[in-house]
Amino acid sequence: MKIDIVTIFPEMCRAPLGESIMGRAQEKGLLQLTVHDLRQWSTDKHRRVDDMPYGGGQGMVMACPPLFAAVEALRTESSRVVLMTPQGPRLDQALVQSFTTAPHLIVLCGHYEGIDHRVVEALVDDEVSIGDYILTNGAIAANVFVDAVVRLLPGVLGDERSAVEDSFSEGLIEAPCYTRPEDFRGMKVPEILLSGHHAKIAAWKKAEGRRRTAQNRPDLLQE
Ligand code: JFT
Repeated sequence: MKIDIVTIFPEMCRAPLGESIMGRAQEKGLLQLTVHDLRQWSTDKHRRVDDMPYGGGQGMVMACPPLFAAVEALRTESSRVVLMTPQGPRLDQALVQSFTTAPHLIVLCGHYEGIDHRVVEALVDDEVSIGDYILTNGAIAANVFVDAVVRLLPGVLGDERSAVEDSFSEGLIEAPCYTRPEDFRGMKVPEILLSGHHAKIAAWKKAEGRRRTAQNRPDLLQE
Protein backbone atom coordinates (compact mmCIF):
# COMPACT_ATOMS: atom_id res chain seq x y z
CA MET A 1 0.00 0.00 0.00
CA LYS A 2 1.12 3.53 -0.74
CA ILE A 3 0.30 6.25 1.81
CA ASP A 4 1.02 9.97 1.48
CA ILE A 5 0.45 12.11 4.57
CA VAL A 6 0.14 15.87 4.10
CA THR A 7 0.70 17.96 7.24
CA ILE A 8 2.37 21.15 8.44
CA PHE A 9 4.09 19.05 11.14
CA PRO A 10 5.77 16.25 9.14
CA GLU A 11 8.05 15.26 12.04
CA MET A 12 4.98 14.48 14.14
CA CYS A 13 4.26 11.62 11.71
CA ARG A 14 7.76 10.64 10.58
CA ALA A 15 9.03 9.68 14.01
CA PRO A 16 6.09 7.61 15.26
CA LEU A 17 5.47 5.89 11.91
CA GLY A 18 9.17 5.13 11.38
CA GLU A 19 9.52 2.99 14.51
CA SER A 20 8.73 -0.59 15.36
CA ILE A 21 6.17 -2.45 13.25
CA MET A 22 5.40 0.56 11.00
CA GLY A 23 9.14 1.00 10.33
CA ARG A 24 9.53 -2.69 9.48
CA ALA A 25 6.46 -2.63 7.21
CA GLN A 26 8.34 -0.05 5.14
CA GLU A 27 11.63 -1.99 5.19
CA LYS A 28 9.72 -5.08 4.01
CA GLY A 29 8.23 -3.05 1.14
CA LEU A 30 4.66 -3.61 2.36
CA LEU A 31 4.13 0.09 2.97
CA GLN A 32 5.43 2.99 0.91
CA LEU A 33 4.94 5.94 3.26
CA THR A 34 5.84 9.55 2.42
CA VAL A 35 5.17 12.42 4.81
CA HIS A 36 4.87 15.77 3.03
CA ASP A 37 5.12 19.28 4.43
CA LEU A 38 1.99 21.12 3.23
CA ARG A 39 3.98 24.37 3.18
CA GLN A 40 5.86 23.18 0.10
CA TRP A 41 2.63 23.82 -1.83
CA SER A 42 2.11 27.31 -0.43
CA THR A 43 2.75 30.05 -2.98
CA ASP A 44 2.59 32.73 -0.31
CA LYS A 45 5.96 34.40 0.35
CA HIS A 46 5.60 33.60 4.06
CA ARG A 47 4.61 30.01 3.22
CA ARG A 48 1.25 30.51 4.94
CA VAL A 49 -1.39 27.81 4.61
CA ASP A 50 -4.17 29.42 6.67
CA ASP A 51 -6.32 32.55 6.65
CA MET A 52 -9.10 34.30 8.59
CA PRO A 53 -12.60 32.77 8.56
CA TYR A 54 -15.28 34.42 6.40
CA GLY A 55 -18.19 35.51 8.56
CA GLY A 56 -15.95 35.93 11.58
CA GLY A 57 -15.28 33.56 14.42
CA GLN A 58 -12.35 32.22 16.37
CA GLY A 59 -8.99 31.22 14.97
CA MET A 60 -7.73 30.47 11.49
CA VAL A 61 -8.93 28.25 8.65
CA MET A 62 -6.74 26.09 6.39
CA ALA A 63 -7.01 27.63 2.92
CA CYS A 64 -7.84 25.89 -0.36
CA PRO A 65 -4.83 26.64 -2.59
CA PRO A 66 -2.09 24.60 -0.83
CA LEU A 67 -4.39 21.64 -0.11
CA PHE A 68 -5.69 21.53 -3.70
CA ALA A 69 -2.13 21.75 -5.05
CA ALA A 70 -0.99 18.93 -2.74
CA VAL A 71 -3.81 16.56 -3.68
CA GLU A 72 -3.53 17.37 -7.38
CA ALA A 73 0.20 16.60 -7.25
CA LEU A 74 -0.15 13.33 -5.34
CA ARG A 75 -3.36 11.70 -6.55
CA THR A 76 -3.77 9.05 -9.21
CA GLU A 77 -6.82 7.13 -10.52
CA SER A 78 -6.74 4.79 -7.52
CA SER A 79 -6.21 7.28 -4.70
CA ARG A 80 -8.57 7.58 -1.73
CA VAL A 81 -8.31 10.98 -0.03
CA VAL A 82 -8.90 10.84 3.73
CA LEU A 83 -9.31 13.91 5.92
CA MET A 84 -8.69 13.61 9.66
CA THR A 85 -11.33 15.78 11.32
CA PRO A 86 -13.25 15.75 14.61
CA GLN A 87 -16.37 16.29 12.48
CA GLY A 88 -16.01 12.96 10.63
CA PRO A 89 -17.63 9.58 11.33
CA ARG A 90 -15.87 7.91 14.24
CA LEU A 91 -13.19 5.36 13.36
CA ASP A 92 -13.82 1.79 14.48
CA GLN A 93 -12.29 -1.53 13.47
CA ALA A 94 -14.84 -2.07 10.66
CA LEU A 95 -14.03 1.34 9.17
CA VAL A 96 -10.29 0.62 9.53
CA GLN A 97 -10.82 -2.65 7.67
CA SER A 98 -12.55 -0.84 4.80
CA PHE A 99 -9.33 1.05 4.01
CA THR A 100 -7.08 -2.03 3.83
CA THR A 101 -7.98 -2.74 0.19
CA ALA A 102 -7.12 0.77 -1.06
CA PRO A 103 -3.92 0.81 -3.12
CA HIS A 104 -3.21 4.46 -2.32
CA LEU A 105 -4.29 6.67 0.57
CA ILE A 106 -3.69 10.41 0.75
CA VAL A 107 -4.18 11.50 4.36
CA LEU A 108 -4.80 15.19 4.97
CA CYS A 109 -4.08 16.51 8.46
CA GLY A 110 -5.62 19.80 9.45
CA HIS A 111 -4.47 22.31 12.01
CA TYR A 112 -6.07 25.51 13.33
CA GLU A 113 -9.84 25.56 13.72
CA GLY A 114 -10.72 23.72 10.56
CA ILE A 115 -10.41 23.38 6.80
CA ASP A 116 -12.11 25.39 4.05
CA HIS A 117 -15.20 23.33 3.29
CA ARG A 118 -14.51 23.38 -0.45
CA VAL A 119 -11.61 21.00 0.25
CA VAL A 120 -14.02 18.56 1.86
CA GLU A 121 -16.55 18.84 -0.96
CA ALA A 122 -14.17 18.73 -3.93
CA LEU A 123 -11.24 16.56 -2.80
CA VAL A 124 -12.08 14.37 0.16
CA ASP A 125 -13.46 10.86 -0.23
CA ASP A 126 -13.62 10.02 3.49
CA GLU A 127 -13.70 12.18 6.60
CA VAL A 128 -12.49 10.26 9.66
CA SER A 129 -12.43 11.13 13.37
CA ILE A 130 -10.40 8.97 15.73
CA GLY A 131 -12.75 9.69 18.62
CA ASP A 132 -14.84 12.12 20.59
CA TYR A 133 -12.23 14.38 22.14
CA ILE A 134 -10.34 17.31 20.67
CA LEU A 135 -6.67 17.26 19.73
CA THR A 136 -4.68 20.34 18.69
CA ASN A 137 -4.06 19.00 15.18
CA GLY A 138 -4.79 16.22 12.75
CA ALA A 139 -1.24 14.84 12.50
CA ILE A 140 -1.69 12.98 15.78
CA ALA A 141 -4.97 11.52 14.53
CA ALA A 142 -3.28 10.51 11.24
CA ASN A 143 -0.72 8.42 13.17
CA VAL A 144 -3.54 6.49 14.82
CA PHE A 145 -5.38 6.00 11.53
CA VAL A 146 -2.32 4.86 9.54
CA ASP A 147 -1.12 2.49 12.27
CA ALA A 148 -4.56 0.88 12.55
CA VAL A 149 -4.83 0.33 8.78
CA VAL A 150 -1.25 -0.80 8.11
CA ARG A 151 -1.14 -3.41 10.88
CA LEU A 152 -3.96 -5.24 9.04
CA LEU A 153 -2.01 -5.52 5.78
CA PRO A 154 -0.83 -9.07 5.00
CA GLY A 155 2.71 -9.70 6.30
CA VAL A 156 2.92 -6.63 8.54
CA LEU A 157 2.45 -8.48 11.82
CA GLY A 158 4.95 -11.29 12.34
CA ASP A 159 2.34 -13.56 13.83
CA GLU A 160 -0.61 -13.59 11.42
CA ARG A 161 -2.95 -14.75 14.17
CA SER A 162 -2.56 -11.68 16.32
CA ALA A 163 -4.34 -9.40 13.84
CA VAL A 164 -7.45 -11.58 13.91
CA GLU A 165 -7.50 -12.59 17.56
CA ASP A 166 -6.99 -9.12 18.97
CA SER A 167 -9.39 -7.61 21.47
CA PHE A 168 -11.87 -5.95 19.14
CA SER A 169 -12.06 -8.52 16.35
CA GLU A 170 -14.23 -10.76 18.52
CA GLY A 171 -16.19 -7.77 19.74
CA LEU A 172 -15.24 -8.28 23.39
CA ILE A 173 -12.42 -7.21 25.69
CA GLU A 174 -9.85 -9.88 26.49
CA ALA A 175 -9.15 -11.47 29.87
CA PRO A 176 -6.43 -9.89 32.04
CA CYS A 177 -2.93 -11.33 31.58
CA TYR A 178 -0.03 -12.07 33.91
CA THR A 179 3.63 -13.06 33.74
CA ARG A 180 6.33 -13.99 36.29
CA PRO A 181 6.67 -13.72 39.19
CA GLU A 182 3.75 -15.80 40.41
CA ASP A 183 3.62 -13.72 43.61
CA PHE A 184 4.56 -10.06 43.41
CA ARG A 185 4.42 -8.26 46.76
CA GLY A 186 1.65 -10.59 47.88
CA MET A 187 -0.40 -10.06 44.71
CA LYS A 188 -0.96 -13.51 43.24
CA VAL A 189 -1.63 -14.69 39.72
CA PRO A 190 -5.11 -16.32 39.52
CA GLU A 191 -4.60 -20.00 40.37
CA ILE A 192 -6.51 -21.26 37.34
CA LEU A 193 -3.78 -19.90 35.03
CA LEU A 194 -1.16 -22.05 36.81
CA SER A 195 -3.32 -25.18 36.74
CA GLY A 196 -2.46 -26.45 33.26
CA HIS A 197 -6.15 -27.25 32.57
CA HIS A 198 -6.43 -25.77 29.08
CA ALA A 199 -10.22 -26.14 28.79
CA LYS A 200 -10.79 -24.57 32.22
CA ILE A 201 -8.37 -21.76 31.39
CA ALA A 202 -10.18 -21.04 28.10
CA ALA A 203 -13.53 -20.95 29.94
CA TRP A 204 -12.08 -18.62 32.60
CA LYS A 205 -10.66 -16.27 29.95
CA LYS A 206 -14.00 -16.14 28.17
CA ALA A 207 -15.91 -15.40 31.39
CA GLU A 208 -13.39 -12.76 32.48
CA GLY A 209 -13.56 -11.15 29.04
CA ARG A 210 -17.35 -10.95 29.29
CA ARG A 211 -17.20 -9.57 32.83
CA ARG A 212 -14.70 -6.86 31.89
CA THR A 213 -16.70 -5.97 28.78
CA ALA A 214 -19.88 -5.55 30.84
CA GLN A 215 -17.95 -3.46 33.37
CA ASN A 216 -15.86 -1.24 31.04
CA ARG A 217 -17.60 -1.34 27.66
CA PRO A 218 -21.31 -2.16 28.04
CA ASP A 219 -21.79 -0.51 24.61
CA LEU A 220 -20.04 -3.52 23.01
CA LEU A 221 -22.67 -5.91 24.42
CA GLN A 222 -25.61 -3.84 23.14
CA GLU A 223 -25.89 -5.66 19.79
C1 JFT B 1 -8.27 18.22 15.22
C2 JFT B 1 -8.91 15.96 15.74
C3 JFT B 1 -9.37 14.66 15.63
C4 JFT B 1 -9.48 13.81 14.57
C5 JFT B 1 -8.22 17.74 12.46
C6 JFT B 1 -8.08 20.32 12.36
C7 JFT B 1 -7.95 21.25 13.33
C8 JFT B 1 -7.91 21.27 15.77
C9 JFT B 1 -9.29 21.61 16.30
C10 JFT B 1 -9.44 22.36 17.43
C11 JFT B 1 -10.73 22.62 17.91
C12 JFT B 1 -11.82 22.17 17.24
C13 JFT B 1 -10.44 21.18 15.68
C14 JFT B 1 -8.10 19.26 14.32
C15 JFT B 1 -8.47 16.94 14.74
C16 JFT B 1 -9.77 14.26 16.93
C17 JFT B 1 -8.40 16.68 13.36
C18 JFT B 1 -8.13 19.04 12.95
N1 JFT B 1 -7.98 20.62 14.52
N2 JFT B 1 -11.67 21.45 16.14
N3 JFT B 1 -9.06 16.25 17.04
N4 JFT B 1 -9.56 15.23 17.72
N5 JFT B 1 -10.30 13.10 17.34
N6 JFT B 1 -9.57 13.06 13.75
CL1 JFT B 1 -8.27 20.69 10.72
